[in-house]
Amino acid sequence: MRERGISKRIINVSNRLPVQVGRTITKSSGGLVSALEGVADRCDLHWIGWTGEVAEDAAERRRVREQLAGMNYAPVFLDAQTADDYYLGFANSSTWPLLHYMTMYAEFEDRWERAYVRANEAFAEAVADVARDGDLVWVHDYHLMLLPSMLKRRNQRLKVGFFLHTPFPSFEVFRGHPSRELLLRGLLGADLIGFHTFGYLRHFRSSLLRILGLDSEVDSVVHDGYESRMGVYPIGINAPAFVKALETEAFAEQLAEYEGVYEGKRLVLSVERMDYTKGIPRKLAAIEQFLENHPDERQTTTFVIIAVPSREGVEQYQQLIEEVEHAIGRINGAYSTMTHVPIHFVHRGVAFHELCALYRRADAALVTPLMDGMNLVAKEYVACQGDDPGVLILSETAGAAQELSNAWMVNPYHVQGVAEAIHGALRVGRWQRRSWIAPMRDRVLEQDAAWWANRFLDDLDRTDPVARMVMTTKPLTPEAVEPFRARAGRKALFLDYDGTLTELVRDPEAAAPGAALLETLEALIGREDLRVFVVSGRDHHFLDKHLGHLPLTLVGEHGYTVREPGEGWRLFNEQVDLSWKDKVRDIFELYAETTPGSSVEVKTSAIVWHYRKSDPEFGKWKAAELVGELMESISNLPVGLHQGKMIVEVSSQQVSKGEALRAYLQAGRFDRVLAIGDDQTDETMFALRADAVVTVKVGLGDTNAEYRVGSPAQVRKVLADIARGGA
Ligand code: ADQ
Repeated sequence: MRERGISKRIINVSNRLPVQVGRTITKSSGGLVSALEGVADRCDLHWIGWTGEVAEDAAERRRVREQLAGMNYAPVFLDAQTADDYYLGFANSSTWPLLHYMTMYAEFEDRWERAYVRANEAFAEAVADVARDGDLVWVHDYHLMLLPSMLKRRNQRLKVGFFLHTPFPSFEVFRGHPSRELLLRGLLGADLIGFHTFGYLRHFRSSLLRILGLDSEVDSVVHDGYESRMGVYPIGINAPAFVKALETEAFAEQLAEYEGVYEGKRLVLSVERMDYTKGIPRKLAAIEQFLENHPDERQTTTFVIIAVPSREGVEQYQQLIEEVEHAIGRINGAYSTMTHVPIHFVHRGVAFHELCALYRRADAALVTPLMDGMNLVAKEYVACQGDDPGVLILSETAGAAQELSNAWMVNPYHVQGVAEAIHGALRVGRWQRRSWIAPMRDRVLEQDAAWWANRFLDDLDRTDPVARMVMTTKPLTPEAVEPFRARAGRKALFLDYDGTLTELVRDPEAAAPGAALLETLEALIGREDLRVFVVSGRDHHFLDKHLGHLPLTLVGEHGYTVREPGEGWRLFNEQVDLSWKDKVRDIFELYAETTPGSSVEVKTSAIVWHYRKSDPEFGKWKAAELVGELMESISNLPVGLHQGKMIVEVSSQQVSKGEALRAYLQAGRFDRVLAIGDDQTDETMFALRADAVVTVKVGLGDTNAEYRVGSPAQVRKVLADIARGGA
């Protein structure tokens, strides 16, 4: 355990405060609470969360706030409807089941999403009241996935971390969430996003790519001009609390009592919240199967099942209780004798020393969730073992399985397999049990909750919210635009179309200019001192269709063709050699055939392979392969190769947007040019580095441009401003 403390103020934000507020304030239990107890001792920890109660009346709210202030806790209050729709609805009826692959339980209501936004806003306000620049704000779990972005919008200088306590499911499952984009964008406000396992992180990255189109590195993702870091931080238990409890009188007495009660019996223990993700019905089926398979063990094996009530306001949880009670009744009815009842069911929380004594006494722990972010019970069981340890039977689908490799692993869906694991585990010799438990116990005690929290907070502290802005060029300034607003001199605007004047869209044919853009272009054209050029990779059909009616200069196919106002289309340069096209086209078509969703676009001076509609990961892989193949086959041809946003393009080197701009500059027709573009083909204009040209890149990425704007919407704003300017 690292004993180093963190000097910063830490603001911890979770759905619930670690206390229950009633007439008096009582501490509540749970993995997160115990994890942070160890941290609170060594730093300035503030906690923000919902009290779980609905306090509508202002005086009552004031009373609670004052009561909690002394403990460094700040309450969030929600009205009854928001609380229901946010907590029972959005968080626990939509998001929780989906995060655990339980799609059949997931329900969605539009009003739940609105409540989720409202509730997250309420948390954001509560944080804003407390947080100061440089504080570490640590947001927990699926209830608050929008909070990181909300916090960043309010204060860029906060260091915001987010930890997901549940699994992050495969994209195929997460895509089913109607709010999937909102949730991902919400999370990306965080400087650091943590998961229990590498698998969850991998799934998260896959959803970023497939849902938001964001490519990421294994530990970071750049988006909207910012970088978020990502990492794996498996949570641990509150080890000191267990170590201490095992030395208490209360524990010893309790253990002695259980030794008496269960004398001559093998005790198989299971402890969990009453939640469908924990797999209790299947576990009962396995117990039934075990009793069926092994008649001679019926009298000597006792199963203790402790399930804490949970989320009883959600219908599926009520159904689960009925199903569990029914199954236990059936099994006990079938297998009880006058002297023995196979299943002992406790449907409530038990005291800490009782829990520890049960863990110690149990010959095996049966931890068989269908899906679990981590599962602390497995680690707690291991921590409580002594000289004559038991065997941990553990689902391979619990996050804890990644670390507790000496557990008896089971597939929780395979009822017969779990039944036989119980049988096998109860037969393992003491030496073997010790050799299994010892290394796991060392690990669990060492890599505990404080270790987990410190690692996360250290990494969060190391992030730099300011450096997180990855824009290297200057944001476009009003001063740079001013000469174009002023009505003097001879000026030109060289404007790329896709991704610059209009947003990139999935279907290239659908990229029509909006009415506002057309109006702005007309106003610009109307100015005597200004010439407007649209320089695009598109061909004359597309440009004529959408912009042909305007008296501006259209430069098509990256500078291959041109149409001056009132004239027809002509070639920019009559000498261009295009004899290479057939060869390249054959290669491209082969890739189009073997990459579903991709297509070849043949332009006059270029050939493009588009994979925007393909599976993004497969498309990227095939693109790299294509580029490798092209490098070899086109090296002696008068062509250039470039990889753009979901495209690979081979184009004539004798033709480019930069060449076109150069020709106009050489003709000496303009004193000043504003060139704006978003992709690689626009870099040929930016690379001219002519004094008369002000260059502007749209969006992220390396560039030769001097200035940068974030989006086509911002470009349209700048142009509208120029159109109005100097009037
Ligand atoms: P949970 O789903 O609640 O947590 P878990 O990690 O097992 O699951 O933690 C439960 C905690 O409650 C344990 O500390 C356990 O001792 C305690 N507990 C359970 N039943 C009890 C009982 N009857 N009496 C007393 N105490 C009881 C979520 C995720 C997990 C993840 C944790 C922490 O679902 O996957 O491990 O958060 O990130």
